[in-house]
Amino acid sequence: MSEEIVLHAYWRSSASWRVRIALALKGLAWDTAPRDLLNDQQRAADYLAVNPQGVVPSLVVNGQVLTQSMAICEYLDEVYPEPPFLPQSPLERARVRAFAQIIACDIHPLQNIRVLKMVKALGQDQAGVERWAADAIERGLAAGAELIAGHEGPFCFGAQVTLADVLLVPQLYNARRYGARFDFGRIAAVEAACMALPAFAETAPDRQPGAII
Ligand SMILES: N[C@@H](CCC(=O)N[C@@H](CS)C(=O)NCC(=O)O)C(=O)O
Repeated sequence: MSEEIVLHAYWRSSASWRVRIALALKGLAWDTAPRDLLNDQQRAADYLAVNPQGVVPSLVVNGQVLTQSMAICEYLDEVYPEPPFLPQSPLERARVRAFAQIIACDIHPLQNIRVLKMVKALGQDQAGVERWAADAIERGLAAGAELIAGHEGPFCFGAQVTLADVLLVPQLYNARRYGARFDFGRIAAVEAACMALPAFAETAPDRQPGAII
Protein backbone atom coordinates (compact mmCIF):
# COMPACT_ATOMS: atom_id res chain seq x y z
CA MET A 1 0.00 0.00 0.00
CA SER A 2 1.39 3.40 -0.92
CA GLU A 3 1.69 6.04 1.79
CA GLU A 4 -0.36 9.23 1.76
CA ILE A 5 2.11 11.94 2.68
CA VAL A 6 1.32 15.65 3.09
CA LEU A 7 3.98 18.21 3.91
CA HIS A 8 2.82 21.47 5.47
CA ALA A 9 5.54 23.86 4.42
CA TYR A 10 6.56 27.31 3.29
CA TRP A 11 8.64 27.50 0.12
CA ARG A 12 11.37 29.59 1.72
CA SER A 13 11.51 27.75 5.05
CA SER A 14 14.83 25.98 5.49
CA ALA A 15 13.36 23.54 8.02
CA SER A 16 10.76 22.59 5.39
CA TRP A 17 13.50 22.10 2.79
CA ARG A 18 15.26 19.63 5.10
CA VAL A 19 12.18 17.42 5.01
CA ARG A 20 11.73 17.75 1.25
CA ILE A 21 15.33 16.59 0.78
CA ALA A 22 14.79 13.66 3.14
CA LEU A 23 11.59 12.60 1.37
CA ALA A 24 13.25 12.85 -2.02
CA LEU A 25 16.34 10.90 -0.91
CA LYS A 26 14.04 8.11 0.27
CA GLY A 27 12.25 8.13 -3.07
CA LEU A 28 8.90 9.07 -1.53
CA ALA A 29 6.15 11.11 -3.21
CA TRP A 30 4.26 13.78 -1.26
CA ASP A 31 1.74 16.56 -1.60
CA THR A 32 2.49 20.03 -0.30
CA ALA A 33 0.07 22.07 1.81
CA PRO A 34 1.58 25.56 1.54
CA ARG A 35 1.52 27.73 4.67
CA ASP A 36 2.44 31.32 3.90
CA LEU A 37 4.57 32.57 6.79
CA LEU A 38 4.39 36.15 5.51
CA ASN A 39 0.63 36.04 6.09
CA ASP A 40 0.94 34.27 9.45
CA GLN A 41 -0.82 31.17 8.12
CA GLN A 42 1.31 29.13 10.53
CA ARG A 43 -0.76 30.60 13.33
CA ALA A 44 -4.18 29.96 11.75
CA ALA A 45 -6.48 27.86 13.94
CA ASP A 46 -6.69 25.00 11.43
CA TYR A 47 -2.89 24.75 11.35
CA LEU A 48 -2.45 25.03 15.11
CA ALA A 49 -4.66 21.95 15.30
CA VAL A 50 -1.97 20.17 13.25
CA ASN A 51 1.07 21.76 14.89
CA PRO A 52 0.44 23.52 18.19
CA GLN A 53 3.85 25.20 17.95
CA GLY A 54 2.71 27.18 14.90
CA VAL A 55 5.80 26.49 12.82
CA VAL A 56 6.52 24.60 9.61
CA PRO A 57 7.19 21.90 8.66
CA SER A 58 4.67 19.29 9.72
CA LEU A 59 4.45 15.97 7.94
CA VAL A 60 1.22 13.98 7.91
CA VAL A 61 1.77 10.32 7.03
CA ASN A 62 -1.41 8.29 6.64
CA GLY A 63 -3.14 10.70 9.01
CA GLN A 64 -0.36 10.65 11.63
CA VAL A 65 1.12 14.09 12.34
CA LEU A 66 4.87 14.47 12.75
CA THR A 67 6.57 17.73 13.73
CA GLN A 68 10.15 19.01 14.16
CA SER A 69 12.20 18.56 11.03
CA MET A 70 15.04 16.53 12.55
CA ALA A 71 12.59 14.16 14.24
CA ILE A 72 10.79 13.83 10.91
CA CYS A 73 14.04 13.06 9.04
CA GLU A 74 15.01 10.45 11.63
CA TYR A 75 11.52 8.92 11.46
CA LEU A 76 11.81 8.62 7.69
CA ASP A 77 15.25 7.05 8.10
CA GLU A 78 13.91 4.45 10.53
CA VAL A 79 10.91 3.53 8.40
CA TYR A 80 12.75 3.69 5.06
CA PRO A 81 16.32 2.59 5.86
CA GLU A 82 17.71 3.01 2.34
CA PRO A 83 19.72 5.07 1.72
CA PRO A 84 20.73 5.51 5.38
CA PHE A 85 21.05 9.05 6.76
CA LEU A 86 23.47 7.97 9.51
CA PRO A 87 26.72 5.96 9.38
CA GLN A 88 26.98 2.52 11.00
CA SER A 89 29.41 3.33 13.79
CA PRO A 90 27.98 4.94 16.96
CA LEU A 91 30.92 7.35 17.06
CA GLU A 92 30.31 8.58 13.52
CA ARG A 93 26.55 8.73 14.11
CA ALA A 94 27.16 11.00 17.08
CA ARG A 95 29.40 13.21 14.95
CA VAL A 96 26.83 13.51 12.18
CA ARG A 97 24.13 14.36 14.73
CA ALA A 98 26.41 16.93 16.38
CA PHE A 99 26.93 18.70 13.06
CA ALA A 100 23.19 18.61 12.33
CA GLN A 101 22.40 19.94 15.79
CA ILE A 102 24.74 22.90 15.38
CA ILE A 103 22.38 23.95 12.61
CA ALA A 104 19.05 22.84 14.07
CA CYS A 105 19.66 23.85 17.69
CA ASP A 106 22.27 26.61 17.67
CA ILE A 107 21.99 28.47 14.35
CA HIS A 108 18.44 28.19 13.07
CA PRO A 109 16.55 29.17 16.26
CA LEU A 110 18.44 32.48 16.36
CA GLN A 111 17.50 33.41 12.80
CA ASN A 112 13.92 32.24 12.38
CA ILE A 113 11.21 34.75 11.60
CA ARG A 114 9.73 35.18 15.06
CA VAL A 115 13.13 35.80 16.64
CA LEU A 116 14.16 38.29 13.94
CA LYS A 117 10.87 40.13 14.45
CA MET A 118 11.68 40.39 18.14
CA VAL A 119 15.20 41.64 17.43
CA LYS A 120 13.63 44.35 15.26
CA ALA A 121 10.99 45.17 17.89
CA LEU A 122 13.80 45.65 20.42
CA GLY A 123 15.23 48.43 18.27
CA GLN A 124 17.46 47.04 15.53
CA ASP A 125 17.08 48.34 11.97
CA GLN A 126 17.09 45.91 9.01
CA ALA A 127 20.90 45.96 8.80
CA GLY A 128 21.13 45.15 12.50
CA VAL A 129 18.63 42.30 12.17
CA GLU A 130 20.57 40.81 9.25
CA ARG A 131 23.85 41.19 11.14
CA TRP A 132 22.31 39.31 14.09
CA ALA A 133 21.24 36.44 11.81
CA ALA A 134 24.55 36.41 9.93
CA ASP A 135 26.55 36.29 13.17
CA ALA A 136 24.71 33.18 14.37
CA ILE A 137 25.13 31.53 10.97
CA GLU A 138 28.84 32.34 10.64
CA ARG A 139 29.74 31.12 14.14
CA GLY A 140 27.89 27.84 13.58
CA LEU A 141 29.21 27.18 10.10
CA ALA A 142 32.78 27.96 11.12
CA ALA A 143 32.52 25.37 13.91
CA GLY A 144 30.80 22.88 11.60
CA ALA A 145 33.60 23.24 9.06
CA GLU A 146 36.08 22.21 11.76
CA LEU A 147 34.00 19.14 12.62
CA ILE A 148 34.13 17.86 9.04
CA ALA A 149 37.70 18.96 8.28
CA GLY A 150 39.16 15.50 8.90
CA HIS A 151 36.71 13.73 6.58
CA GLU A 152 37.08 13.17 2.88
CA GLY A 153 34.35 14.62 0.68
CA PRO A 154 32.46 15.06 -1.34
CA PHE A 155 29.80 15.20 1.40
CA CYS A 156 30.15 16.33 5.02
CA PHE A 157 31.12 12.90 6.34
CA GLY A 158 32.44 11.12 3.27
CA ALA A 159 31.07 9.49 0.18
CA GLN A 160 27.47 9.11 1.45
CA VAL A 161 24.92 11.85 2.05
CA THR A 162 24.03 12.03 5.74
CA LEU A 163 21.72 14.04 7.97
CA ALA A 164 24.51 16.61 8.17
CA ASP A 165 24.19 17.40 4.46
CA VAL A 166 20.38 17.41 4.67
CA LEU A 167 20.60 20.22 7.22
CA LEU A 168 23.60 22.06 5.79
CA VAL A 169 22.29 22.89 2.33
CA PRO A 170 19.08 24.67 3.45
CA GLN A 171 21.09 26.61 6.03
CA LEU A 172 23.35 27.92 3.28
CA TYR A 173 20.25 29.23 1.50
CA ASN A 174 19.62 31.30 4.64
CA ALA A 175 23.28 32.30 4.80
CA ARG A 176 22.92 33.95 1.39
CA ARG A 177 19.62 35.52 2.40
CA TYR A 178 21.21 37.26 5.37
CA GLY A 179 24.57 38.04 3.78
CA ALA A 180 26.49 35.63 6.02
CA ARG A 181 29.91 34.27 5.13
CA PHE A 182 30.13 30.56 4.49
CA ASP A 183 33.62 30.31 3.04
CA PHE A 184 34.73 27.98 5.81
CA GLY A 185 36.72 24.84 4.96
CA ARG A 186 34.80 22.38 2.75
CA ILE A 187 31.34 23.91 3.36
CA ALA A 188 30.85 25.40 -0.11
CA ALA A 189 32.29 22.31 -1.83
CA VAL A 190 29.85 20.07 0.07
CA GLU A 191 26.96 22.28 -1.03
CA ALA A 192 28.06 21.98 -4.67
CA ALA A 193 28.24 18.18 -4.39
CA CYS A 194 24.76 18.03 -2.83
CA MET A 195 23.20 20.37 -5.36
CA ALA A 196 24.37 18.07 -8.14
CA LEU A 197 21.88 15.51 -6.79
CA PRO A 198 18.21 15.73 -7.87
CA ALA A 199 16.99 15.22 -4.27
CA PHE A 200 18.57 18.56 -3.35
CA ALA A 201 18.20 20.50 -6.62
CA GLU A 202 14.58 19.57 -7.34
CA THR A 203 13.42 20.37 -3.81
CA ALA A 204 15.04 23.83 -3.71
CA PRO A 205 12.90 26.73 -2.45
CA ASP A 206 12.64 28.45 -5.82
CA ARG A 207 11.03 25.33 -7.30
CA GLN A 208 8.21 25.10 -4.76
CA PRO A 209 4.54 26.06 -5.06
CA GLY A 210 4.07 29.72 -4.18
CA ALA A 211 7.75 30.62 -4.66
CA ILE A 212 8.41 34.25 -5.50
CA ILE A 213 11.60 34.35 -7.53
N1 LIG B 1 13.01 23.31 15.11
C1 LIG B 1 11.92 23.44 14.18
C2 LIG B 1 11.95 24.85 13.61
C3 LIG B 1 10.69 25.19 12.90
C4 LIG B 1 10.68 26.67 12.49
O1 LIG B 1 11.07 27.57 13.26
N2 LIG B 1 10.22 26.88 11.25
C5 LIG B 1 10.15 28.23 10.76
C6 LIG B 1 10.38 28.27 9.27
S1 LIG B 1 12.00 27.68 8.83
C7 LIG B 1 8.80 28.81 11.05
O2 LIG B 1 7.80 28.15 10.86
N3 LIG B 1 8.76 30.06 11.48
C8 LIG B 1 7.53 30.73 11.72
C9 LIG B 1 7.66 31.73 12.80
O3 LIG B 1 8.78 31.92 13.30
O4 LIG B 1 6.64 32.31 13.12
C10 LIG B 1 12.06 22.40 13.08
O5 LIG B 1 13.17 22.00 12.81
O6 LIG B 1 11.04 21.94 12.53
